[in-house]
Amino acid sequence: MTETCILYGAPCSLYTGKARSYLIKQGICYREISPASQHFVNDVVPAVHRWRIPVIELSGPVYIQDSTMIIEHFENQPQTASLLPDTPKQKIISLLIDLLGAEGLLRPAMHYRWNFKAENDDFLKENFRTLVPGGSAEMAEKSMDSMRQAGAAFGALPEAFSVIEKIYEEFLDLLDRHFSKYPYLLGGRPSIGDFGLIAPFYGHLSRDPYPASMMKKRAPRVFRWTERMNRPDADMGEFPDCPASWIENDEIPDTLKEVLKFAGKEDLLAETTAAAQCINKWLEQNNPAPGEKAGRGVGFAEFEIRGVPVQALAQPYRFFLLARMQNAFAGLDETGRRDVQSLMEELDLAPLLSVAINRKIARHDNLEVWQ
Ligand SMILES: N[C@@H](CCC(=O)N[C@@H](CS)C(=O)NCC(=O)O)C(=O)O
Repeated sequence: MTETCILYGAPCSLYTGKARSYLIKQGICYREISPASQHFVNDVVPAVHRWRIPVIELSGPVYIQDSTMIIEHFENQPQTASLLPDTPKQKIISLLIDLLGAEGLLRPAMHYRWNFKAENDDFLKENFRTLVPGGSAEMAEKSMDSMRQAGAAFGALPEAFSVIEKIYEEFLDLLDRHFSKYPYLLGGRPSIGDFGLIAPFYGHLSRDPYPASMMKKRAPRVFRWTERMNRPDADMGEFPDCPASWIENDEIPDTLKEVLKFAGKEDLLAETTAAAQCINKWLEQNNPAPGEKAGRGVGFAEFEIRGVPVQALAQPYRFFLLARMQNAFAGLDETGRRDVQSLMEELDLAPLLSVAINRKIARHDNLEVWQ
C-alpha cells in the first residue's frame, strides 16, 4: 500500500486505538497528527461536521470519520488482504466482538478512566492538553469534564462502581486465559474482532495509570496482546509453534467461547435489548425524516447488571454495528446460518441475531443518519 494518509487522533482516544491498530497491522503508511492542529480545527472539523476523532485524511482530500468506516475503506481496497474471516462462525464472531469493543465495554472503559482521580488525573491532564490548540490547561480541563459526564451517561455512577469492577475483573481473567493459549482472538492473526476489542483496551484500560497497573498485575497476557496489537509484525514470540493464521476449520476456541458467553450476559444482552426498546419508543414519538442526523444518544436505556439498576445512554450507533453483524449473518448460506445459529445458542447470544431498532441507521457525509 503506497498511499500515505494522515490519522487525526490521540494516544488516549478509545476509537483512535482501533483505527491505528488496523493501519499498523495492515502496513498502511500513515502519519498521526493531533486534533489540536490548525488544519484539523479549520478544515477537517467543518468537513466532517463535528469535532470527533479518529479522522483519516486521504488524497483529494477525502476525510473519513469513524473507526469502523476507516477500516472498511481499507478493507475494500483490492490490494488489501481482508482481516474479516470469510468462514461463517469466525466472521460473525469477529463482527460481534467489534460491537462488544466499540459499545459493550464503554462502561468499564469510562469508569476506570474517570473514577480513579488520584491515580489518573495528572496523567489525563497531560494527555488532554495535547488535544486542544496551544495545549491550554483550561481547555483541557473543560474537555475532561465533558468526557467525565459522558462516563456517567454510560452508567458509571457510584451505585454501580462495585459491580462494574467485579464484572471487569472476571472478564479480564477469562481474556487472560484465552491469551495464554492464543496470541490473538482467532489464533495467530488479528481479525476485525481484535480491532474492535482494542478500542477500550488500548487508549483507556491499558494506558491510564490505574487500570494499566491492574491489567499488568492481574492479566499480563491481556497487556501483552495490547502491545502486540500495536506492532507491525505478529509479535508472538511466546507462541513459537503458532502459525500466523486464523484457527483452521472455522473453529472458535473454547477459551474465546467462555469470554463471549460471559461478556454477552454481563455487557451486551440486557443493555442492547433495553436500548432497542428505548430507541424504538423515541422513534415512535419523534419519527425523524429520512436523512435526518441520528444523535449520539436518544434517551436512557434502563436495565440491571447483577441486580443493580443502571441507566445508560441508548446509542443508535450500537445498532449500526449490530446490523452489520446481522446483515453478514443473513448473507451466509443455509449451512453457515445453521452453524452460527447453534453457536450463538450455545453462547446464550442468539437474541442478538434478531434484536433491532425499527429504523435503519445509514452513514451519509460522515454522519449517522436515519433511513
Ligand atoms: N463512532 C465513532 C466514535 C468516535 C468518538 O466518539 N471519538 C471520541 C474520542 S475517542 C470523540 O471524538 N469524542 C468527542 C465528542 O464526541 O465530542 C468512531 O468509531 O470513530
